Amino acid sequence: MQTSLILLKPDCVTGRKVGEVIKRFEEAGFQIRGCKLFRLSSEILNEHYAHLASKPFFPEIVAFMQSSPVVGLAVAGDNAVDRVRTLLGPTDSKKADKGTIRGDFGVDVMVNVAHASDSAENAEIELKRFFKDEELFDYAMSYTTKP
Ligand code: YYY
Ligand code: MG
Repeated sequence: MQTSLILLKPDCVTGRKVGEVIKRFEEAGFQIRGCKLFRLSSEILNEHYAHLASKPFFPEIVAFMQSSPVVGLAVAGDNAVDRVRTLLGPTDSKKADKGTIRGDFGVDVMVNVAHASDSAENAEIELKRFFKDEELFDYAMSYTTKP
């Protein structure tokens, strides 16, 4: 079992696709271990997107990511990091296949619905970045619902 960190970006939140996107993760069998709505500070974005800080489009990314609250999700499952990235599709929504989250709901390379951790190592760092210990839950999937 592995846990991955997902951020549902402002296009997802303001486009009213939060439910649709979470539904994809649930239908793929992931367990939601953490879920919250919050605003991203400039400090946390500088840290989170440090690998892009020198790019000319960096200020635009920061403005976009701060244009509404985001939804932070921690989802657990076998091989969660890679499987979540596969469900998302590639960074550029225009190159993402239909049936992927970015292919179905994304607009372009920046307005691309969601962030997801890209390695097990980064997932650990990003979970700590966005969730306090007490905001991440371990529990049994005891009940099932009707179809
Ligand atoms: O992990 P992923 O989100 O798929 O891509 P990254 O290369 O880590 O870039 C993070 C984020 O930055 C991307 O989701 C949108 C934005 N971005 C952009 O606006 N333009 C680019 N050419 C590359 C990335
Ligand atoms: Mg990335």
